[in-house]
Amino acid sequence: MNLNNYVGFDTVTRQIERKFLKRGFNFNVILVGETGLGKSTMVNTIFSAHLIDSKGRKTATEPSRKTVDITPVTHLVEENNVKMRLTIVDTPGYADQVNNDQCWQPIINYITDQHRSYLEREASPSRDRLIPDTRVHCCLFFISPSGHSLKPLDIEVLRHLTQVVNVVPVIAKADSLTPEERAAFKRRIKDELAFHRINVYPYASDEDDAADKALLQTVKDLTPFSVVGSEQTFEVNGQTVRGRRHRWGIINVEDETHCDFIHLRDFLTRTHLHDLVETTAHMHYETFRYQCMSSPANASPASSHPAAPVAEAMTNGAN
Ligand SMILES: Nc1nc2c(ncn2[C@@H]2O[C@H](COP(=O)(O)OP(=O)(O)OP(=O)(O)O)[C@@H](O)[C@H]2O)c(=O)[nH]1
Ligand SMILES: [Mg+2]
Repeated sequence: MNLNNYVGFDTVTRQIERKFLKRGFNFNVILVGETGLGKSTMVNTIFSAHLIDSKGRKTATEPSRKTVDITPVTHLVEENNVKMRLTIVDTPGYADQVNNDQCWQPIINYITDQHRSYLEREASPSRDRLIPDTRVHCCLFFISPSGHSLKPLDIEVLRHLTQVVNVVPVIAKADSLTPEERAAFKRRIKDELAFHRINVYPYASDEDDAADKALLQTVKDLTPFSVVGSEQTFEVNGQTVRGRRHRWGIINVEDETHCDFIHLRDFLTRTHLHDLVETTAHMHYETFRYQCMSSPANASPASSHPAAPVAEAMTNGAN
């Protein structure tokens, strides 16, 4: 047998791509942070649509409302024939109670309930070939732009969250800090995360080649991303830009000299989307699964949240 004959198995990547195009994929993001930091606004800024409309808000000009419940909303987004079922889980801001003890627990419960529901389906004798993936792939964690340091409660919440989900920290409402204050605040947060051994996403891997390492370093340098959210658009030099009007001018959220929003969006959609999904399955879900298998008490349902998303809408990714 001549091993040098072309047999054609290099087409496997195209075969996989075809299957992938047919099936589409799920991407689930949760937003966590103190109340009023712009979580709901940021969702609409990233995905350019009024994805969160759970309280009957119809236009961007209506004032935003306080989120009162953990609300998953699923949208079908399509770009160049690739279909994504995007679920955004908006959460009420924590830390607005007199006693904030355990205020993170409902969010942790939501995340582990999705793992539990996946595990139940996976372990069922008549399991589906394709289990709907409601596991949370990414947690955007909003830090208040105080310019000082992380609050003790933030550190506590981050400690719990990083055990169960990929956490991407962002400095919210970065327009309230000068560029110098922002850079100093970023440095301070990096130091605090390192000091408290809080391991945020992305993680280094043994499989990383030189290009992966360079990309990882770029993201580490940018983390925590300083972001500005807005649902409004303005005319600047004949161009329509998404931004915020201040007395001294307009902040263009997509201008990288104004904030890191564009880097965050590219990171979430262009460079790390697949890795976020994979890391969730191979690291966070595996840890949960291992804990359940080794101590069945952990597997008992504590669920207050159904795995199924609450709403579906068709959104064109191009808008
Ligand atoms: N200056 C500034 N204001 C912002 C920004 N993002 C949102 N806001 C404003 O902050 C207010 C609260 O925004 P929301 O998006 O409702 O905040 P939230 O974090 O979802 O609030 P809760 O649901 O109560 O937790 C609104 O008036 C927004 O217009 C930002 O980047 N900069
Ligand atoms: Mg909200």
